[in-house]
Amino acid sequence: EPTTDPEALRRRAARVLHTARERTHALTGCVDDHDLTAQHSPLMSPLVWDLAHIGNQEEQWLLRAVGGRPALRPDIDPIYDAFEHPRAERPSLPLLPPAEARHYVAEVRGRALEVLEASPLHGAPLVDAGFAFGMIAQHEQQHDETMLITHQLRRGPAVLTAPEPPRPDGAAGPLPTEVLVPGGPFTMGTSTEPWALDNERPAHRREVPAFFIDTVPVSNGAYLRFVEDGGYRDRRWWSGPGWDLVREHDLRAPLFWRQEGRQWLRRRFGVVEPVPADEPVLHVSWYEADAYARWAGRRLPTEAEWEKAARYDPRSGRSTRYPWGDADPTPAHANLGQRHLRPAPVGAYAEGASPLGVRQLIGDVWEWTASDFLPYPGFTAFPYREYSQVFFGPAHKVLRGGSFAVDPVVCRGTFRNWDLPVRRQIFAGFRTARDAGPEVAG
Ligand code: AVJ
Ligand code: FE
Repeated sequence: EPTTDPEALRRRAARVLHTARERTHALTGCVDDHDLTAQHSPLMSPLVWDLAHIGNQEEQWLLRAVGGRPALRPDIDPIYDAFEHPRAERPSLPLLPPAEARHYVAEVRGRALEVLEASPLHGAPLVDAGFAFGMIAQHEQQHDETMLITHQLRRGPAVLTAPEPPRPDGAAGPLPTEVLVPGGPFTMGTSTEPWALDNERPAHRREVPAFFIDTVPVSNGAYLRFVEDGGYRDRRWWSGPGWDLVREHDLRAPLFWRQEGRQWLRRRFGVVEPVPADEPVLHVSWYEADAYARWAGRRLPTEAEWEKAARYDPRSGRSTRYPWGDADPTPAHANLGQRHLRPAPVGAYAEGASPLGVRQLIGDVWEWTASDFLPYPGFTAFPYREYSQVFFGPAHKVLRGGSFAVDPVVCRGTFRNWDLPVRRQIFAGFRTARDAGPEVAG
C-alpha cells in the first residue's frame, strides 16, 4: 500500500534524490573538464549540459513551482531548454563551465531539500504523495541513463567499471522457449501508482487475445544467426523504411559490433571483447528488431501484450506492479540501476519471473514493442505537455521494461519509454511473439 505518512514520504523522496545525485556524480566525476564539455557524438549533449539541465529542471519544479521561491538563475533557462536547442547545437551554447555547473546543482539541491521539509505533500496534485520530488528524481535518473549512453559513445580508454551481473542458475533445467499468455481483458496502465508519469495513466481495461511470447530476450547468439544467414542483405525481412536505413548506412550488425576474421567483437564502455552469445542483444534499432522477428517467423509484441505478460496474474486476474508482484525491485529481481554495466545472460533472475514464467521483463535491456507511442483513453498531460504529449504519434515506437542503466525509481510494469525507430545507441534489445491461433484462443 502506498504510504501517506508525510515523514515516510519525505524520507523516501530525500533518498531517491540522493541516489540520483550519487549516480550523476559518478558519471560526471570520472572524466576531466575537457571530456565534460566535449561533444562525443552529434546524437548526444556534452555531459556538462546534462548536468546543469538536471539542476535547472529541479530549480524550475521544486524551487519555483513547489516552493514558490524566486528564480535563482532565470538567465540560464533558455540554454537548458531541450526544445529550444537540439542536441547537435548544445556544444556551441554559453554553457556553465564544469565547476559552475557543479556549484549550481548543489545549490539547487540544498534549497530543494528545504522545500521538501516545508511541503505538506498533500493538497495539490503537484505535491500529493511527493509527486514533484519523485518526478525530479526520475528526471535526473533518465539523464543519468542518457549520460551513460554518452559514455558508451565516447572514444578512448575505459573510465567506468562495475562487477559482473549474475549468471542463470540453471537449477530447474532448460527454460521453455516461449510462454502462452491466455486471452481476455486485463488492466493496463495505472491510476494508483503515486509517482507514475502522465503517459502511464489512467488504468483501463484492454482486451488482449491469447499470444505466445519469448521466455527471455533475443540473445546475441540468436541474433548472430540472422546476421550470418545474410539477414542484412535480404530485402524480404525488412519494412520499407528499415531497408532504406540498412542501405543508406550500410548496416551489417548491431551498433558497436565489428567482425575480425570469423570472430565478432564489440566495444563496451571503452573495452573491446568477443560478443557474448548468451547475453541479450543490445544496440539494435526498431527496424532491425522488426526484421529479425520476420526472419524468425514471428513478430514484435504489441505494447499491450508486453504489459500483460509483465503484469497480469492469471491466479488473481489482477495486474501487479512488477512481474514478480507488488514489491519494489531488489538486486535479486532485476538488473537495474547501473550496478552492472551490461545485461545479465538470458535466463538469469529466476526471482524476477512472472507467474507464467517470463524472465527479465524488467531490467537488462529496453524492449522494442510493435506499438506507436499513443495516449491512453482519458490521458491528461501533467504537469507539462512537453514530457509526453508532444511526442505522441506514429513517429515514435514504445520501449518497455528498462535496462541495466535504469534506476528502479524510474522503472515499473507500467513505465513507458519511446524513441525514433532508427535509434541504435540506446540500451535497447527486444523479444518476439506470435499469435496463439484459434486452438488455444479460449
Ligand atoms: C522518456 C527517455 C524519452 O530522455 O528524451 C528527459 C526523458 N524528458 N528529460 C528523454 C526526459 C525530459 C525522455 N525519454
Ligand atoms: Fe530533461
